[in-house]
Amino acid sequence: MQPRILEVRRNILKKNDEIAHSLREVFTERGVLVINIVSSPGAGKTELLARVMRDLREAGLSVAAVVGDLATENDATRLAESGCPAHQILTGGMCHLEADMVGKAVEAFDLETTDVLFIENVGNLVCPQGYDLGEDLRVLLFPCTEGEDKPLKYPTLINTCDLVVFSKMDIAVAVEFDIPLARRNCEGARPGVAMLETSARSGAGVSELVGLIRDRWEAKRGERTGAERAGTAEISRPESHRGVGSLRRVVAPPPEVPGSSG
Ligand SMILES: Nc1nc2c(ncn2[C@@H]2O[C@H](COP(=O)(O)OP(=O)(O)OP(=O)(O)O)[C@@H](O)[C@H]2O)c(=O)[nH]1
Ligand SMILES: [Mg+2]
Repeated sequence: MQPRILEVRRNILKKNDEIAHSLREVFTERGVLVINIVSSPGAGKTELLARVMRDLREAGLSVAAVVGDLATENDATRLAESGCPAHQILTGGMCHLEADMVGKAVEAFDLETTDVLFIENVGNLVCPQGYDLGEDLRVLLFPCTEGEDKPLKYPTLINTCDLVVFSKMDIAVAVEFDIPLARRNCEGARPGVAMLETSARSGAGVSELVGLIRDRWEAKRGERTGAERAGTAEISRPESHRGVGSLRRVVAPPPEVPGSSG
């Protein structure tokens, strides 16, 4: 029995990789920077993301998000409060997002006019690891409330991420979080990995994160310009992007309040 299970799993991952590869080409051609946010449930992905999206929008970028959950449209509603469109994917019981779900969900957005697309993955520290979503950056959140040893206990995700964000740092002292130890554990699990400390509540670290994303977006836009100059920008989307994952309505941002900075 075991070899057959492995074979089926290998085929699923291979199919996902093919779709993710096509998606990445589309995103690159359109100049969209794509960021996949992963963490355990409740690590603070939505709260941090809503704040970052609002700041990027106020800086003049066009931002959109897709968010995966097993149930409810709560997170899309919260993300839309940033003033940016957000799209809920209901995974039908699956504990991670797959590339075909993302490919179908982004049909709701005009990628030509989108600068940055965030993908908030289902809260899970294990399963999202093997599923490429066509992203440029994979950001892993470790909240200070979960202990310093998580980078050592969950080595697979940290080995595929580009940035570790220690979240909820406004309460680090209260929960006696040992940040030097947590940093050493990350370094032990993944030598050289970039790390940042943030709080969506106090705003600490948010401008650094926004700056990092803007720098990466400018680099990505440069890649697009280069492709256009070389005449290689025409890439069509394959049929295979139409896949599983129930597509929910886009939650429209609330109306702008005149004179308010958001
Ligand atoms: N003190 C503090 N609490 C936070 C912070 N960010 C999020 N929270 C709280 O932590 C809880 C979970 O936050 P979410 O943003 O929903 O976490 P999530 O990772 O999106 O959760 P799932 O999508 O369900 O996996 C909520 O009660 C938030 O208000 C923070 O920076 N500081
Ligand atoms: Mg969330």
